Amino acid sequence: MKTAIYPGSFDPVTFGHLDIIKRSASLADHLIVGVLNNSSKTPLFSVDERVNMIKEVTADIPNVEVLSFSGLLVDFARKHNVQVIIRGLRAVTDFEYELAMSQTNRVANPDVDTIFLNTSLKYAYLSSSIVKEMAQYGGDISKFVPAQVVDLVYEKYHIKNK
Ligand code: COD
Repeated sequence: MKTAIYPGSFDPVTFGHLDIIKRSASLADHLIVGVLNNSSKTPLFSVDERVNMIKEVTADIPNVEVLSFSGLLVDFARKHNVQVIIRGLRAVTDFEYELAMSQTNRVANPDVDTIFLNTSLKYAYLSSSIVKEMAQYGGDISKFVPAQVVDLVYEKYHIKNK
């Protein structure tokens, strides 16, 4: 596989995302992590903060590039001449949304296919929402996100690192 895009909100990036990034980067020659910057969502972290966090935690993976995108994912893929989108699947609950999204993207751009990677079992429960929920009430998030991200999440909630 030449170039693939792994798109997401990554608000914030978790060990679950990082696991998919590492596995995708070993399958593709070049992996673009695409960070969504659509104004309809109000993320905890700005797009620049999310891009920088992912750059920091993927600094040791040479074939990973981190870019932000606005608008449609298929247009981002077209702009970079990419035909493969990678998505992670955790449970059946992800499936309906992911299937609809991949089919919509394929209708919008028939050259684009989506490949799903199953979550690693140890991260099957993990989502950015869980991280934010735990951090908001002072819970320990060090098992959920890389060390560089822990303090940044607590700072958003004005919580001192534990
Ligand atoms: N283990 C494995 N995979 C995981 C884990 C985990 N623990 N946690 C998350 N993932 C996977 C998710 O299943 C997803 O595949 C990916 O990681 C990113 O997750 P999120 O939650 O950060 O990102 P999403 O799902 O919010 O990303 C949605 C997009 C930004 C891709 C989507 O909204 C999009 O493409 N928007 C642009 C507009 C567009 O083109 N819309 C048309 C599509 S219908």
